[in-house]
Formats: sequence, C-alpha cells, structure tokens
Amino acid sequence: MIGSPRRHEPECESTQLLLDTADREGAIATTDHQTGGRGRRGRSWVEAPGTSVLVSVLLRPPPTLPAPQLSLVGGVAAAIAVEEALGLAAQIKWPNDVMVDRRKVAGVLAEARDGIVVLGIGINVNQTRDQLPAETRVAAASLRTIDGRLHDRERLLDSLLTALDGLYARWRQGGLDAVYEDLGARDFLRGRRVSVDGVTGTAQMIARDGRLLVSMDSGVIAVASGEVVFER
Ligand code: BT5
Repeated sequence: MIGSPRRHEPECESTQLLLDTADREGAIATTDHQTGGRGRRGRSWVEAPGTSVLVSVLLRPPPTLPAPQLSLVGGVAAAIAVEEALGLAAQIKWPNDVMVDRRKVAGVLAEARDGIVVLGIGINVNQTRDQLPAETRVAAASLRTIDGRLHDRERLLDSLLTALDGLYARWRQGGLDAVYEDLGARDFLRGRRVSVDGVTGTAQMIARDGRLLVSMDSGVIAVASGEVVFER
C-alpha cells in the first residue's frame, strides 16, 4: 500500500532526498516546505511554507517496464486528486504537468537510481496569486486561485495516494495500456500547436507507450522525452 511508512519533516531541502534504497516500496516522505525543491533538468520547484502538498514515494518497478512512464502515472493520480478537490476537469500536459484552466497546478518528477524510482509530486493548494512563482514558462495556479477556497492538504494527500495506489498496481500488471483510459482522456496537448526542442508541429496524442506523437510537415514523430512549448 502506498503511503506507509510515512516520514514527515516540517522543513527539508527536498523530499526526494528523504527516501533511499533501504526504504520499502510505498514508503513516502512529506514536508511543509522545501528549501531546495527540485523540478526536472536541474530546475527548481518553489512554494510558500505550508501551502502545498509535497510528497515523494518510493517505488520498485519491475525492470521490464519503462520507469519514465511513472511520471505519467503520477500525473494521472495528481489530476484525479485535484479533480476530486475542485470538481473541475484537470489535464496532463505531457510529460509531467497537471493543468487546470491552462495553468499548471502540479508537477511530477520521477527520479530513477539504484533500481528504485523516487516519484515526487508537488501540488499547489493554498497559495494566493502573490505566493505563486511569476516567471514560469507555463502560468502557475493553485487550487485556491482557481476556486477561491482553502483546501485541506492532508485530505488532498490522501486522495492522491489512494489514486496512485490503484493506478500503480494497474500499471505494474498491465503497463501503460492498463491506465491509458485515464491518461488519454486528460491529454492537454492533443491538437495543439507545439514546439518540441525547437521543432514545430501539431500534437496528436500521447501514444499507448507514453511517447508524444507530433505531426510535422515531414510526417509524424514520436517524442520520448523533451521540452514541449505549446502555442495556443
Ligand atoms: C516539475 O518540474 O514540474 C516537477 C516538480 C516536482 C516537485 C515535487 S515536490 C515533492 C518532490 N520533491 C522535490 O524536490 N520535487 C518533487 P519541471 O517540469 O521542470 O517544472 C519546473 C518549472 O516549473 C520551474 O522551472 C518553474 O518555471 C516552474 N515552477 C516552479 N515552482 C512552481 C510551482 N509551485 N507551480 C508551478 N510552476 C512552478
């Protein structure tokens, strides 16, 4: 079961650093504030203390399954938790952003090391507009800036872990195909003009293997990883 044991620190550098190979699968680390929160590719994740869900989960995925798919699995879990809290639809912007109203409310980071994957999820919950980072490539939002209400972070964490537990079990059994219905229905980029590492085209869909299909003048390419900028 994902969620225990749980280690909570009032403050830490990053919850990603609180778990290691000695922990058992499903162990989680949480905090109220990170001084060195991590995004992908050396970027940072920033939040005002006490406003967010910040959690890392230790997973031991079978070596036969592509670990990068876990960022999509985590994204679906975060989207479901956000939808339960807001009563609004959330989307997944491939490969790791959770969007509501075209704004990023959550980010996912899957870090593989020594046979384990540490899956980190950050959800913006109770930040005011002023407390959200301003200079982001994708505009940021919190649940509070979306519906004007304060949300219970522990309850959100609970629904996140429940969703992740179910999705991860399905993924272990049947790969991305087994969770694809929940993923494909929330594909934010589908049909949008995008640039992937400098090349422009139209995003078709997240393929069943987790790659992003983009149609370009030269044909359809499948992108395994990269930075996607959407234009409209
Ligand atoms: C992510 O990276 O979106 C992954 C974020 C994962 C955070 C969790 S929190 C728990 C665990 N512990 C950690 O240390 N990390 C994980 P990326 O796609 O690279 O997005 C990072 C970019 O998003 C930054 O460069 C900013 O532009 C922007 N950003 C930073 N903080 C943000 C926030 N709170 N809300 C929205 N955007 C943010």
